[in-house]
Order: sequence, then C-alpha cells, then structure tokens
Amino acid sequence: MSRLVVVSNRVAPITEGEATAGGLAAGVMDALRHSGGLWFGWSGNTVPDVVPPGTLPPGLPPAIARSGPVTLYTTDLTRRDYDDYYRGFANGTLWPILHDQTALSRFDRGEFAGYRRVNAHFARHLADLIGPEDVIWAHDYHLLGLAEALRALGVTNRIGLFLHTPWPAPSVLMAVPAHAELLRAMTHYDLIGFQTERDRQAFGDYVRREMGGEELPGGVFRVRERSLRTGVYPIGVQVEALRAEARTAGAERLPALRASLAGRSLVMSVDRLDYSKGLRQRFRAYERFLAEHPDWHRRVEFLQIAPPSRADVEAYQVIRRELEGEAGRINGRFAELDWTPLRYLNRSFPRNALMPLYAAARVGLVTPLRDGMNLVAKEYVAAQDPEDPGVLVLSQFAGAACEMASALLVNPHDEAGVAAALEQALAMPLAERRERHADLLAVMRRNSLERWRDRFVADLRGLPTAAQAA
Ligand code: ADQ
Repeated sequence: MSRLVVVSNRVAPITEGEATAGGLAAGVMDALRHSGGLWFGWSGNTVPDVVPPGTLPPGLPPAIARSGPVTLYTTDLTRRDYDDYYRGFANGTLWPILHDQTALSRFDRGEFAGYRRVNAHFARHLADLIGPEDVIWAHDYHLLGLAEALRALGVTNRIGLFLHTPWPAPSVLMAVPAHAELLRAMTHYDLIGFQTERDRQAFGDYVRREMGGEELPGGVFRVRERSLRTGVYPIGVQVEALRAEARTAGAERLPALRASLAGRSLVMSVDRLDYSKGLRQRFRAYERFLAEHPDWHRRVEFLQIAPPSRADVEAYQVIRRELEGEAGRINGRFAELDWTPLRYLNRSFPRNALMPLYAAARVGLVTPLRDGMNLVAKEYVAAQDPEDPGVLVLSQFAGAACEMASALLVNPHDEAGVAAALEQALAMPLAERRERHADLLAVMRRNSLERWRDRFVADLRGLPTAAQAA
C-alpha cells in the first residue's frame, strides 16, 4: 500500500480533539488522516553536542507517537545542528532572501554545511521508515536538500516539495553564495509546488537562465537529465470549520467584546513578529491616519497581536525593540485618558480566542512586505458575518493578493496609501462590504485547504517514479 509520508522541519504537537495552531499543521494532519501515513520531523528539542566537529551526529532513533491512522516520528537535533541549520542557514540566510530582504541575509559556509548535514540526517531516518510505494511530501525552505540526500541513499520514490514562502527573482537568489549547489539539490525533487504563479516563474527563470533547463508544457522542466514538474497550489483554510468556530465562539464572547470597545471600530492585525510582515510600516501608516483624521480619534482602536518568533536570531531582536519604541511613541502622541489608540500584544492566542476577535474587527489590516500566502487574511474573511462583514485591507505583496482581488489592495511601503485605505475601509457602506466579502468567500471556498492538499497529493501520485522515468 502506498502511504503518504510528510516531512517538515517541525512536527506539530497533536492533541486529539484540540484545534491545531496553524493552517499547515491542520492541513497536513487532515491529509494524513485521509490516507493514513506518517509525519517525520524535528521534535523541537536540542541535545548537547556529542560528537567532535566535522563528524556526523550519531543518528538517535526517532521517537514514535500514534494518532489514529497517523504515525508521528520525531528526531532531536544537536545544539550545533540547531545553530547551523535552523538558526543559521534556514533563518539567517534563506528566510530573508526568500522575502527579498537581501540586506538582512548573512552567509556562512559552515552553516550551509550544517544545513546539508541535517537534511542528510533526516534522509537517513526516512530511508529506514519508507516502503517502495510510499510518496514523500516535504514542506518548506528547511528541506531544499532533502530529495538529493534521499537519492544519494538510493531512494527512487516520488518526492514532492511545497514551498510555503515566496520564491525570489534570480538576481536576489544569487546573493546566496551557495545558490548553485542549492538549486542543483532541488532538481532531485519530482514535483515542486509554489503558492503563486509569480513564484513559479521566478524559479523557472533561474532554471532556464542559470542552469540551461528547458521548460516543457505542463510546468515540466528538463534539467540536468531529470524531469522536474512545477505547479501552483495556493494554500487555503478550512472555510466551513472556521466559520462554524467563529459563530460558536462569537456567540459566547462577542457581546462582551463589543461592550469593551464602547462603540469604537476595531482594526486588527495578527502576525508572527517578523520583519517580513511590515509591522513598522503598518504602525507608521496608522500614525499617519490618526494625524490626518482627527474625526476618527476615540472612534477607532488598532489591535496588533504579534507573538515573538525566532527570538534567538538577531534581526528579530532588532524588530522587536523597534516596534516597542514605535507603539509607545504613537500612544504617547495620541492617547487620551479614556482612549488608547494602539494596543500591541506580544503573545499568542488559542484559535477559539482569535476567531471572535476577528469577527469583532471592522477592518483586518494585513500588510506584509512579502508573504508566501498569508493565512491570517483568509481566517479574517472566514470569521466575518456575511450580513455585516468587516473589510480586508491586504498587501499586494502577499500571495493571497493573487486571489483576493476584492480586498482593498495596498502597497505596504506607501504610508499615505495604507492610511487612505484604512479610512475607506472604516467608512465603507454596508452594500459594498457585503459584495466584497461574498466575492472573497467564494474564492476561498474554491481554493480551500482541502483542495490544496488533494491537488498536490494527486499530482505527486500521478508522476512516474524516478526508477520508471529512467
Ligand atoms: P506564517 O509566516 O506563519 O506562515 P500565516 O500564513 O499568516 O504566516 O500563518 C500564520 C498562522 O499562525 C495563522 O493560522 C495564524 O492564525 C496563526 N497565528 C499567527 N499569530 C498568532 C497568534 N498571536 N496567536 C495564535 N495564532 C497565531 C508561512 C508563510 C505564509 C503561508 C503559511 C502557510 O510565511 O506566507 O501563508 O506559511 O503556507
């Protein structure tokens, strides 16, 4: 029997009956429950370095847990692996490059070697776990080298990769000194999925221009004597489940929430605290809105929820300090004894607490500088009451903007433009809000999480294996 084998940097802790935190975890778990299968990745734990530098880690056997028809295998990383692979190359080099932040990217050959070492470590464990018919679905920028490492072990199974992040233009990618090795490694995948056509084309530009690859019909590239298929699979949310959650949680909590707002309109944003999310520019745009619209003072409140992430990477410490300063400054400038214009919370909330907040918000302000998709935009729309919906203000640089044309699309670098969109959203008449919301919901139903999962898995299963193609 052919099983689905999912590999991601982290295996989300799964508690039966509890909503999982992010869309990825929910989608992956759902896909696995459908077909049965296994999920492999890092446990989130680090162990002290037990081997001298330059030698391979000893390969502790993975821990095993079961959840219905799904088996979860997790492995620990040594402290050095964590520093080189996760903190170093994945989040210090690749993440900024993938989000067009060349100036924030640093490169260290030792860290790149660590990245390859951990990909090889994952591959060795996986090779022991899989059967000949299994299909392997890897996730995200941590695992660009996994297929190459598996092939080196003689694995001929179908291997796919879905990239949750954007993919940059060749000139940006080439700022990574190891770009050629990295891209060569990626050609060992059978299928690479992107969030948008823009990302797929940027990848194709590199393959054609820098690797001499040839593009055939159907998104297939012939490169280095291999066939690599590429496709666009925009990730979605479980629309009906989220709507039901918003209704249930909302019925309980919404009245109290509305009372606490005392008639003020709530503008809301939820992001991991990350420089790609455009928080500083967003705060500045809100400040500008307040400065230009004194008529809105006391009538609006902006709630920014941003739990710290990757706090041991320096660029993240810098953005955190900056935002604390900005929030204090804006409140210092505009607050009154009975009005705090900006509430900035550095913590995460369970989904059943987030949904009623989304539902109460008149405006969802989602303005990343660059984002693979952005699921918060979709969660916000799902939570709205179709009879009296709020308005989504969305960055044109989020992958979601490719589908969500009925949002108010903005350039997050344009403070005046974002401030104007905020005012337009707050003042938007009911009929227009309903029409835009209905359009957005229809698109989201078409591109749901279930469809993302089904299309990717069907395409991967439909490919010939490396052995068959040879
Ligand atoms: P992220 O960069 O994490 O994901 P996003 O798509 O917005 O960004 O997903 C975040 C998820 O975490 C959402 O489900 C959101 O509700 C949840 N979340 C965020 N802050 C939270 C908080 N304070 N409390 C509780 N939950 C919170 C990456 C890519 C995105 C891509 C996704 C999925 O960067 O571009 O859309 O993967 O592919």
